Parts: sequence; structure tokens; C-alpha cells
Amino acid sequence: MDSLKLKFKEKATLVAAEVKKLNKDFGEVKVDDVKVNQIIGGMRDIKSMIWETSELDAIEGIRFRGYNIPDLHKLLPKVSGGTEPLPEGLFWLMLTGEIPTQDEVNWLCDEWERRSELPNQVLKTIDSLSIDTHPMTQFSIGIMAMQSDSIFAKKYHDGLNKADYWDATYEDAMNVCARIPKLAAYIYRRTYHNGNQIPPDNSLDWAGNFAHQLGFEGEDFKELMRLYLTIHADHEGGNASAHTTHLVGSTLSDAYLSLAAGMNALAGPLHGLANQEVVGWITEMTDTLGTLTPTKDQIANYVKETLAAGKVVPGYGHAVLRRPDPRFMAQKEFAEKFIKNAPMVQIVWDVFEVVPPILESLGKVKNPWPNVDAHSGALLVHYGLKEFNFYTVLFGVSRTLGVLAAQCWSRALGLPLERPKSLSSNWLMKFVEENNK
Ligand code: CMX
Repeated sequence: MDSLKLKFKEKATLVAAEVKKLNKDFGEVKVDDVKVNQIIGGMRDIKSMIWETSELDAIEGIRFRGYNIPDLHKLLPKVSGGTEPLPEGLFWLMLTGEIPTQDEVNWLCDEWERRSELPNQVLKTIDSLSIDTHPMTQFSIGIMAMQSDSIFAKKYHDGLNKADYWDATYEDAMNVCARIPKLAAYIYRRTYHNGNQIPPDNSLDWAGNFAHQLGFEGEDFKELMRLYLTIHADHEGGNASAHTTHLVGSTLSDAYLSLAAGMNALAGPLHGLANQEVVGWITEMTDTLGTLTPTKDQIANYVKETLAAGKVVPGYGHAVLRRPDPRFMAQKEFAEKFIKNAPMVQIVWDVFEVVPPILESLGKVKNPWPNVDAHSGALLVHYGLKEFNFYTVLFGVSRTLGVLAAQCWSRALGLPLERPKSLSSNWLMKFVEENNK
């Protein structure tokens, strides 16, 4: 058994016993009350799921196993001479709760490289799609095309003992994480570079090698990818991509089936597609105004026009956060360090000054601040990755780490089929009427 799997097994066995006892001894303890506006309003804040890999606080933002983004920046291993955290380290942390050593991260990087070969049939499936198929659709189909390799599905079919679900899921998760950058890079090169594919450079780390296979050799871009693929990985369990993966996984669909479903949720404009929408919106604004250096007044007018047209301002607002997203701030710090004079970065920073008071003045937006998607595009455009339809795939590569680490935990804890209760509006109206006489 490899060292990460062994460590995960030790931790998870302990926690699984504790959770079982918790459920037995305190199963009837009430944790939450549910209000009508939560039932109508998209189940906001209802505490209803176990998710071990990260927790989100409305004010402070995300913590992975208790560590916030500045902590990760400080504590996770980096490449020699680098400043950005390695996503391999975050995956280790999410699975085990421990910050890995440099040796442990090097091992994981080698292990993923060993598992990274993409089956030919996956490439053929992608190649059969029309070139203008959205990259997220290609990505989801590519993940589905790998499903025939699922170790969990095969072992389940052969009669897998419940106690071993976690083991086969760990193997699937490791294989998917190993292959996912290659799949994404294949889609990028096929869609935007005439299918001119770049072989991996296995002397590089997971994110660095991804940047290389996309066709970007600058060290700054590789550092950006290390940061990007770390901070987008997980945002507790209730967000749409994580929750979809969890829900589908709860039927014992394997990691491939559930991840593809999660990626389809990520592809929605209110979720991960917002990073593409932000750059589209800024580009439309600069085209309409005929300038790459709009004034704050011009931006404010454009924001008001967007709202008047019944559209959302992409990259702003959040279902949980009530302050600027620390993932936005981490990308802002990166831009301040490396590319503070880039024109689109300047626009993003001006938008950051202009949008919150306008959204606040509407009196209905609960969080007027930027989310993770408000900044990423400006950084990518600066480094030459300008095909913004591809941006959500980058998000998806990172999100894979979080949702699959979480799926290993769900299997280890033996979490059951998810099945919340739904109500008709008629039932709800009658209930309120009878209970408010
Ligand atoms: N621009 C305009 N209106 C906004 C808004 C925005 N950025 N954010 C919220 N609102 C509106 C909502 O549409 C809603 O309006 P109605 O009552 O007329 O339907 C009202 O404000 C209240 O919404 P809320 O409770 O503040 O926000 P929700 O929890 O319902 O939705 C989110 C959260 C992210 C979907 C929403 O803020 C939004 O649409 N933002 C823009 C899209 C975006 O950036 N999504 C990415 C989120 C991060 C990610 O998942 O990647």
C-alpha cells in the first residue's frame, strides 16, 4: 500500500468509528431549523452534509483542513526557488489533514506522472466532437470516456465488500487526478492550436507540466498555475459542483461518473463559467467604449447598463461569502507582484472599486464583493491564454482535486445515498396557513 493511501486509511478508519458512534449516541440532537425562505431560496445555509476537506466561513473565506489561503502559501511545499504552493500538497492535506513534507509531495507528483497516460479511446472520443464544442462539454465527455477504466465500477461489479469501497475510490481518484491535466491540455491544443499537441515534460511538477502541455513555458505562468490550481480546488460541500459530485457519488456511481456530473454543474454561468463571463463582459465593455483604459465613471455607467438589461455582473456576489473572496485577493496579490501594469488587471481593480457600492445600492444583493472568478481571467489574458471559453476547464482541473479527495472520505465514512425531502408549493402554503392561525 502506498504511503498516502496508508496514511489516509489510518486517519479515515479512526474518524469513521467516531462518526458512527456520534450518529448512534447523538443521532436525535437537533442541529438546524429550516425556514420557508431557505426552502424556496435554494437551501442556503441548511446544515445537511458531511464534508471533511474544507470549510467555508462567510467572513473569513475558505479553510482547507483549518488552513486559510495565506497559511497554504506559507506552509505547502513549493518548487525549488518558487513562491507558490504546489496543488499536490493540497491534495495530500485534504486527504490526510496533514501538511506534507517536500518528499511526500515529490512522491505524489511522481505517482501522478506514473498514472497519467490517457487511453487512446479518450482521445478518439474527443476528436470525434466538432471543434466548436464548448471546452467544458469536451471536458465532461472526456471524463466520461475514461469511465471504462474505473476500478471501483469493475470491482463493484465483481462483488466488492462495502469495507473496501474507499480503497477502489482512492485508486480511481488518483488516476483521475493524474490524467486530468493531460485531458484538459489535449482539449486546449486541439481546439485552439490545430491539434498540435505538446508531450509532457516529466521533470516538472503537476501544475508546471500542465502549463507546459498547454504551451506556456514562462516560469511566472507556471507559478500562476500552481496558485490557481491550489485555490480553486475546494469550497466546502454545498457549492454546485461539489454537491453534484457528492450527490451522484452517493448512488455509488464511480469517481468518473460523479466528477463528470460535477463538471456539468461547474459549467453554469452562475458557478464556474463566471470566469469566462467576466472576461467576455470586460471585452464587450472596452469594445463598446472604444478604449482599453475606461475611466471609473465609464465603468460605473456600463455596470448600470448591465443591470438595467436584467443581467448579473459576473464575478460579483456569492451564496455564502459576505466579504471579498480571499481567492480573489490571492490572485490580486499575485498580479501586484508580477504584472501590476497589465491593462486588464487595471480594469479588474477599477471594477473592484466601482461595482460594490452599485450592487449595495440595489438593496437586495447580499454580497456586493468580488468572488474568485472576478480576477482569474485578467491574469490568464496577460500571459497569453486569451481563449476565455477554456477558463472554466482550468477551474475544473483544480476542482477535481477537492471533490475526489472528498469522495474518498465519503466512501471511508460509509455515507449513505443522499435523499432530502422535497415539498410542493401547495404543501408549503397549507403548512404556513395551518401553523400561523
Ligand atoms: N449582479 C447582479 N445581481 C446580483 C448579483 C450580481 N453579481 N449577485 C446577486 N444578485 C442579485 C440576484 O440575482 C438576486 O436578484 P433577484 O432577487 O432579482 O433574483 C439578488 O441579488 C439576491 O441574490 P443573493 O442572495 O445576493 O445571491 P445568491 O446567493 O442568490 O446568488 C450568485 C449567488 C453567485 C449566483 C450571484 O451573486 C450571482 O449571480 N453572481 C454573478 C455570477 C457569478 O459571479 N457567479 C460565480 C460565483 C462563484 C463561483 O461559484 O464560481
